Amino acid sequence: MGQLVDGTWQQGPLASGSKGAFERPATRFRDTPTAIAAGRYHLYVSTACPWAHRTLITRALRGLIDAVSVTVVSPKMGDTGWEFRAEDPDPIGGATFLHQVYTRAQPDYTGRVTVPVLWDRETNSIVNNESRDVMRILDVDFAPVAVNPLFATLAPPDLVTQIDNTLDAIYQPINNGVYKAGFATSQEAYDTAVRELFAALGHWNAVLGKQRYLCGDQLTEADIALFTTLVRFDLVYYSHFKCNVKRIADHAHLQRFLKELHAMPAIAATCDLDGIKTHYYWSQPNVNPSRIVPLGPTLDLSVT
Ligand SMILES: N[C@@H](CCC(=O)N[C@@H](CS)C(=O)NCC(=O)O)C(=O)O
Repeated sequence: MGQLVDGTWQQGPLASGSKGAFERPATRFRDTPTAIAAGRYHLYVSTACPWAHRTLITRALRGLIDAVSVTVVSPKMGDTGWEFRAEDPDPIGGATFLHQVYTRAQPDYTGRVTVPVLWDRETNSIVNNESRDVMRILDVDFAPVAVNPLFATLAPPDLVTQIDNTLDAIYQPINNGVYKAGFATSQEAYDTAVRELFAALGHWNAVLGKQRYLCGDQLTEADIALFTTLVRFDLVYYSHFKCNVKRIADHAHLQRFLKELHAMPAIAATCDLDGIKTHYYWSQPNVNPSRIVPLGPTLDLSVT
């Protein structure tokens, strides 16, 4: 763990906010691409990260695998932050660490060095590093360079307001809620996060008992955003982040939804279950000081 301060990497744990509650810093690069062209933009991701995973799924479902290249960093995020792997080096600037990509974009950058990163080869800079924006950019702005997309859009105009409201509704209690539970440093902050998390899971479980997807019968960005948290839940969040009131497998409709999305080969191909486990248990010694990665559980995501 660490961050950049005036362009220099500084090691250190995440500071917690008042009363032991985890506070996620705001994202810094929030632009939209200037001119879309196949081969111009690049994604830096970790397959372990739920936020980056959203962008990988969007890229796959929208037929952008050829148009937008990807580099996957090592799941082990240590004192120097995200690091490139020998088998998948940085194709643009030959960086060793992701923080060097950030300082290449902005030499005096101050802030966290996070994935995903959408990089522009023409301007030699970061366009955007907020997963929610990048999902929308890939879905809408990149439509002209999509080839054989599996879905025409994941943000249909008539559903955009509902999708945005749903993304908002699941963000704090669920997507970020698991982190608030896991990174809490007081009992009170943990209790609050876990209660909110399971109330929200119960709510959306009931919704999915009545309809196929979060916004009705069409798969949207909101489903992708929920999926990337759900697929990590029984594997990691249940034990590592102490979100152990119930499993996703104990929520019939959430489990049906999780399995249904995972059954799409394009989505399954983006799911790196071993990398996910390694990342969380190894990279967060504040939560797991021994860095031991557990052998179980074995997830059954097969559709019966
Ligand atoms: N709001 C960002 C959050 C991204 C994020 O926090 N990614 C994590 C990985 S799961 C990360 O890179 N953390 C490194 C750090 O905070 O130092 C988004 O949705 O894109």
